[in-house]
Amino acid sequence: MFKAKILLVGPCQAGKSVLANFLGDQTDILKSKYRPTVGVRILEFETSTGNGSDVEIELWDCSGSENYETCWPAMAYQADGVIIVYDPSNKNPTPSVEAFYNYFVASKGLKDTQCMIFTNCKGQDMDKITSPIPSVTAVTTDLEKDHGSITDDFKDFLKKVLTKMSAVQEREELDIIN
Ligand SMILES: Nc1nc2c(ncn2[C@@H]2O[C@H](COP(=O)(O)OP(=O)(O)OP(=O)(O)O)[C@@H](O)[C@H]2O)c(=O)[nH]1
Ligand SMILES: [Mg+2]
Repeated sequence: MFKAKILLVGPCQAGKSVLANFLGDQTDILKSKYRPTVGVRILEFETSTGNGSDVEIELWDCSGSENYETCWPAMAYQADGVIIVYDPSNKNPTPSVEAFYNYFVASKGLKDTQCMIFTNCKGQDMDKITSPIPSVTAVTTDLEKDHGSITDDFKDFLKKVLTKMSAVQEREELDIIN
């Protein structure tokens, strides 16, 4: 079974921990008041991508605060996929969505298929939203309802991550044989 390290990154109060709790099947998703993540929180669980393959997930729910930028190298180390969460009503977050993308995806040599963006409008109606990183798939989430589509979007993303992981594994095996 594959074990995938997936990061949840993005500005503070975007909803990363709420999303992590939902994906990790924790109760009390939206009820508790905001508690900033201290550094990082790691959730481990097993899930299926829907086509028969199970995968073990190590979900790194990372703080969005710039105070923890010194921890970014450890967070990014050997990550298989990156989910960027942001709240579009927060117009100028620091660090920006682009900064998270540039560090955790582009500078680490991950493909855009290994990244996805969750636009979390927190239940508010928003006009049409364009992806802040046009080359990356973005979905709009509503953690107050619509949970089925969040699960589906996450599984679609995992399938792409697993495809990439098995390609890398195959190449490594070929290298050993040759
Ligand atoms: N109503 C509503 N509130 C939300 C939603 N998503 C997040 N929140 C609230 O927004 C606040 C911040 O959510 P968190 O998930 O803790 O934010 P975070 O991105 O983990 O923030 P950091 O840990 O500081 O980086 C919390 O009070 C959540 O309950 C949503 O979809 N709807
Ligand atoms: Mg958090």
